[in-house]
Amino acid sequence: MSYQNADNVIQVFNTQVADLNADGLEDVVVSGWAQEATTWSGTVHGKVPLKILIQQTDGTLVDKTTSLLGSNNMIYGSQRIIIQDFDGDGKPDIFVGGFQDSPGVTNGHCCDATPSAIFWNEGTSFTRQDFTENVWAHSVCIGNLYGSSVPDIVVGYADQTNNRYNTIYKNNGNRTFTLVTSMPSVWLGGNACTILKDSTTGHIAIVNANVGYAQVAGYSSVVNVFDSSMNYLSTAGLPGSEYTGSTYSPIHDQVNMVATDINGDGLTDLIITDNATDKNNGYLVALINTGSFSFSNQSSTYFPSQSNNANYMYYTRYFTVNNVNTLFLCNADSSFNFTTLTDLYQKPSTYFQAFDQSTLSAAISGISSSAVFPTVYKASNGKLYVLAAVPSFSGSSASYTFYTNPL
Ligand SMILES: [Ca+2]
Ligand SMILES: [Ca+2]
Ligand SMILES: [Ca+2]
Repeated sequence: MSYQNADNVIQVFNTQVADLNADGLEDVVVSGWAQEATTWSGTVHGKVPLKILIQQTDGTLVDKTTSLLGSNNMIYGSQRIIIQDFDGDGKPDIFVGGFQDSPGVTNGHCCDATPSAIFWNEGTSFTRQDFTENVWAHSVCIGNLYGSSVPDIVVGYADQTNNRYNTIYKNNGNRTFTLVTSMPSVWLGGNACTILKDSTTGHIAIVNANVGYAQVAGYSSVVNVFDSSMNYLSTAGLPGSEYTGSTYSPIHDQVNMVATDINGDGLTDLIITDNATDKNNGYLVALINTGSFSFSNQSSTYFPSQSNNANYMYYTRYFTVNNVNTLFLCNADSSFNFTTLTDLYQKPSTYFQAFDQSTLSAAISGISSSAVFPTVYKASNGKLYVLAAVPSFSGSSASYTFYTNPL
């Protein structure tokens, strides 16, 4: 299997795992950042393919994109893939938030807003629906904001310069959405977000990591709280994202957020991963919800063995493996070389412990390249498998080859 965009692509950043065809086996959806060719001087046109890889009974993946999507699988790029049942028919659908960021480009076409798309699962095929708005969905999160049974979608702002308003797609439940841009406190320039609900008060929190322009002075991440009717109540800085100085200079580049009840008290807590590619000092933050969306930084309690030297990339999966909570991370050095390739923490009792790294390394032995992008999925034999997207470069362009190996 291989992967390449219309021009050239250097990073496959997005994958998501779900059982798309209801056979009990986890499947993988692959997308990525679009990247304009460095010589391109027109408006945004670069696209990337969305790929659907269906797991076979032997644990391997087969590219079924053509039979499920036909040839209409090119999108303007995404940073986040969300797989959820958005129309309530019991079948998981695929949402890709519009995002284009070309870190290597010099012609001014970096970071353009692009439209999102949703692929409705019909069972043996998908129906594509394109959104009309251009958004910059570095972060995407979903939750029931307006009381319906199907999830609403919150994505990054559309206008980076003038109006840093949110873009909320209120889900009408019939494969239509109503655009809501009337809540300026929901700033989503950041890199990750999640939506929490307080079961006692019905209050809703939209937590945004790395918002980038000091919505709360001294913090790069924030929690915005609303009542059950989405009336704005308050905003507070998130512990673990503190920085000093009058200008925005985050020490930690928080890019992924896991919402889970770490301590089992019924309140949803947060695990935030840190992509400090320019500082080599990233780590995992464990925030315990002490009620009413106040959070206490208890990282040293729940991640006692971690080093302050990670570069966690834009892939984190939190799931159960043999009934043990497991956190799979993608770790690179400052040059995007995946020297350790992955980190995996498990929480067999009260706190997280690092998994045996040699086991992980063995799974990707023979795959030696920089910028290998790993994804983890479960096979029917109980094994974990790694999908590694391995680039090969030709001048400024790159294509990826996919490998699957059991852990
Ligand atoms: Ca499946
Ligand atoms: Ca559905
Ligand atoms: Ca808790």
